[in-house]
Amino acid sequence: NDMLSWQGPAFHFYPGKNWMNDPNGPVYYKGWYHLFYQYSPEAAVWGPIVWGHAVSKDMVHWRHLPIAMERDQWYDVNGVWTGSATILPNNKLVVLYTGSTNESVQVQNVAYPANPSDPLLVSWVKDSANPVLSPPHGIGYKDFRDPTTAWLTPQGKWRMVIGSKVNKTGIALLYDTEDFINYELQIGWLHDVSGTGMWECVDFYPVSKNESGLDTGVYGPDVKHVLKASMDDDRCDYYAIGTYNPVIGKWIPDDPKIDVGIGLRYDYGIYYASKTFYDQHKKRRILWSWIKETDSEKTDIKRGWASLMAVPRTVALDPATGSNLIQWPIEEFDKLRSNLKEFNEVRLEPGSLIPLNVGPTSQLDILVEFELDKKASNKLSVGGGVPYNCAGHGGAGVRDALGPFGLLVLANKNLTEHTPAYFYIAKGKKGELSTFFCIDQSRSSIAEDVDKSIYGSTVPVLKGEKLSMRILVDHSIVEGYAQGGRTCVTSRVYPTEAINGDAQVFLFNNATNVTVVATAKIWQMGLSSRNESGWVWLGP
Ligand code: DQQ
Repeated sequence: NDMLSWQGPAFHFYPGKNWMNDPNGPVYYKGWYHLFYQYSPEAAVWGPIVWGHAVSKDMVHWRHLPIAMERDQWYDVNGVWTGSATILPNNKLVVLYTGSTNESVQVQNVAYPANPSDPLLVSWVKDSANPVLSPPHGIGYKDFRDPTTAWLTPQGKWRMVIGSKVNKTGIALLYDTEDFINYELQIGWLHDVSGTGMWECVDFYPVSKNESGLDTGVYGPDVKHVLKASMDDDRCDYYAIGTYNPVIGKWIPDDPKIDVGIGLRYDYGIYYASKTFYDQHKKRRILWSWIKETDSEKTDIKRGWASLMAVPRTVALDPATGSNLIQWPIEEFDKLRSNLKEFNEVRLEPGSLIPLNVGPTSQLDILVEFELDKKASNKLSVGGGVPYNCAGHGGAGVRDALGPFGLLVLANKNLTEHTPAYFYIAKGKKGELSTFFCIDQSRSSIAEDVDKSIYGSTVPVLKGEKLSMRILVDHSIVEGYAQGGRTCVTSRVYPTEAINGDAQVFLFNNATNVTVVATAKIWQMGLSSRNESGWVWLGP
């Protein structure tokens, strides 16, 4: 039980009790950041879902509020499912969400703050016109959900997207409305990708190389649009960057080979049903996402809660490549750092493992840069040109010429439990080097009923750049960001021994032919909404 209580996060958002899934309707309103979320109030497993609600001034410190929307109408009695908020002119707020009806039909509904002058938005009213949208002709009654934030078209109408599928083709339906009550389905789809299955929690927003964030309606010559969908088939969040034509209501990917569902992902670990919002307060776009549990349901029930939110991330077009997003923990989390320990130019010879004395290791923010011995790496060849695959290659313990090297977190003394976050450099057929960023859960716990996958993917490294990673350790969550957030990997780990004072951090180099020089900064991370005796509710 000590172990189960240790698993609770210190600085990741979670409701403290019972089950949570998707983030819903994130918005900044009258000085407060609001986060709603899919919440099952009676158990630590998914079930009858309502909208949980919390508010914050900084997205770090949260105040929990009463349930915002209950299952109290025939059109949402089987679940108040995922939805989004839109700010209309004069700061009028409207929410669109999916209801699962008394017959389990997926319909769209409108809700408003009962008292718009209440900055905490404690009470909500559902429109008497609900449901405002039912599945259109040709769409399955259970394949019509998760409306996006709406934005203004050049014609002055509000437009939003709903995810669906036709046979095995994932699609994004477009609707226009003037009053959020009456809707016109636009001919054709915003986009579709065959073979990708049901698109859940679609998100659609502008990005630009010149801006850290754009409001949802913005378009223009320097603006690209990101289309993201959560793939029900493989439970991963995929995005693609492309061009949106507001006149014909179509989005076209820049590179059809990496279209939505077949190319880039926000995160190559455990990360699903995400949603962004434009933070008009700090002029940035922020990404929220659900991180599920990967232990057994039995354990979740015993522990009394399941799931948390990833640390909110800024999301922007990578100005250096123009072909991927960069995600980074919002700067507000830097306030939680203390007790900096620095390790400068630590030489990691092939086969080395070096402990870092950092004190407690359950709540850390780690930045590490790695420099490779250039001469050595030029001479090397990794035979066969076989493309590397984090999951398929056997993890951090399998030694090759140029990797793996990185960090071990949540490691016990005899290393029966440890979680490596590492780089691996593979040489392609033409001698080109590709860098991979992985987190290996295979030895993260001696427990048997937990996920032991190895997660990761390639990460773009530009000429002259050092390899760098940032790792957030928060008890059972390890969130990794490589090359400033070009590739992210989130994992859940459930050590049984490498907890509390019995865990350590190491630098390691399992490469056979290259010495790596590492420079690390490691901070303790503060904040916890619990005390020794259990869960503390911060509100209402
Ligand atoms: N979760 C919601 C749905 C959504 C799914 C139900 C994604 O609206 O499609 O809890 O996790």
